[in-house]
Amino acid sequence: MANKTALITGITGQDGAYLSKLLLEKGYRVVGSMRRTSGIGTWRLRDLQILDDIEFASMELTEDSNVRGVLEKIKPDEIYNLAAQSFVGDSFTQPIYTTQVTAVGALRLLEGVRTVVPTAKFYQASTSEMFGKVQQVPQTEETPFYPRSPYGVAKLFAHWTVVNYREAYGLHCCSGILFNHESPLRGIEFLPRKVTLGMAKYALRGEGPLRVGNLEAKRDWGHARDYVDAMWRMLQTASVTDFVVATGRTHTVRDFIEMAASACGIALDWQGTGHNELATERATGKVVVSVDPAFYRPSEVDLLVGDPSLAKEALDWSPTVRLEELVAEMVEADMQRVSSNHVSGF
Ligand code: NAP
Ligand code: G4F
Repeated sequence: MANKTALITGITGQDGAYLSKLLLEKGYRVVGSMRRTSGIGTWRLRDLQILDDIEFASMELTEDSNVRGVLEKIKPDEIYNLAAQSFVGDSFTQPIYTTQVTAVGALRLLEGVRTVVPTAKFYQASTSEMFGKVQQVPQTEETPFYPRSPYGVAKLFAHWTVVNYREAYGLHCCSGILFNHESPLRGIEFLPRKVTLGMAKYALRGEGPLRVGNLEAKRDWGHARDYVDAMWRMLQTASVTDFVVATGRTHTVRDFIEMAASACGIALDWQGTGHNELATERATGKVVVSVDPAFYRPSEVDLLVGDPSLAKEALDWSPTVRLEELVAEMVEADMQRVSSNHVSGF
């Protein structure tokens, strides 16, 4: 049988890069859709040394005919819809754009699948943000949703659209409800990478302090490499359903900062409360971290922790990287980038 063709939307993002690598290793023909930008968005694919192995198609998710045209041309066997305005913070200031891309974009793509390539298998990047103000701890596939941001609302629209297209038209489409996953390829606007890069800059150049928002929010953080493997497994099973993908452990933002500081050899002392809280370096008394209300969100997701039992049972999937290892890997990569003056992602 000829190699399968996978179409990945959002190939220039963190997950797009790791998923491409995984699928190439499995012998897929990988086609990545990219939108036009004024800069070079392929640094992650270059980092993983797979840029030359990928074919590209120009696709903007807000354009109907463009989406249909790409599907007609590529005729993919599997489609991974990873493209989104994925930064929760920006979704509060750009709610309509976020909805156009993250919600209606997924619908547009599913309409294309239904009418152009109805036998293709379709993966939708759903998110633990849909649980928002959590109604159950830990969160499972059965936990009711209660999104707390325009991004969460948009993703929930896309999520239910997938359910509807599966039930109404019999499409082979499913969603991974993925909890936060990180890596050295994470965007620098997200808390974990902002922290590992900030710590590396402080440790090597004395730059700081790192300004952050809510220290008390809890997240279930895993490694992106593990999570793209779960995406692929979901499309290989006969039973078409949605899965929670998580580690089952949760930590605060403060814990993450402490782990990153410790990986840089820095011990922190916290003082003050709320907006006046600071972390100083024990050895020098210098301020390393300060709280800046600008990074608070109008409504927050306080606690996320997923139960990945179904994925373990039905997909034989388990996370392989512990948070401590993930933080160490991210810090090491950012230390190297800062010391060589080559910070990817700018
Ligand atoms: P990411 O790094 O922010 O990547 C997002 C991708 O979407 C980029 O390739 C971006 O292209 C593309 N994109 C944005 N707007 C677009 C548009 N209008 N038309 C076409 N492409 C567009 O996100 P990620 O961390 O890899 O996450 C992948 C997916 O999983 C996203 O849908 C995200 O919402 C979801 N998710 C992520 C997590 C997580 O913790 N990482 C957890 C749950 C769900 P540019 O490079 O041009 O910006
Ligand atoms: O790293 P974050 O920006 O990720 P968030 O909001 O949890 O969203 C990520 O995970 C979702 C899955 O649950 C994805 F669907 C979504 O696409 C994205 O990948 O923020 C994590 C936490 C939040 O509680 C935020 O309020 O960190 C808190 N935080 C505190 N200070 C900060 C900061 N977040 C950012 N980005 N920057 C700060 O300075």
